[in-house]
Amino acid sequence: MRKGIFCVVISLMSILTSKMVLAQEGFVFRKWATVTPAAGWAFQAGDFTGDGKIDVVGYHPSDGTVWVGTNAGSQFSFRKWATVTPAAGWAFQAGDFTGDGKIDVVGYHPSDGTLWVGTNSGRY
Ligand SMILES: [Ca+2]
Repeated sequence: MRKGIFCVVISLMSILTSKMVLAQEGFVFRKWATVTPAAGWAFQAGDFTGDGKIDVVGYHPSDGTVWVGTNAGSQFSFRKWATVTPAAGWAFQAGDFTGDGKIDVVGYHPSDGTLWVGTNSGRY
């Protein structure tokens, strides 16, 4: 009898513990975009449009296109901002490399070890 009560207490503690863990989680996920093709993209975050909201830049190695997903508050609206050659093999990072307050991208290509800054023209 005592063992049964002990097991019930342990079960209740397990349930309470799992709910406490759920209450501590801080991310609530909502879909903001769907990209095509589905696979193969590499994304970086940055405020590319300069409106104070963090956007995303996506690169796809199948055609070398670089797209900015403008943050519209609850969705990303994608537009092509550049095409790099060769199409495949690049790795990008975002940052204000020119110091003008606009977020640029730097691309590294391992075929020859070069780094290329894609200056943000501000025309979007
Ligand atoms: Ca922005």
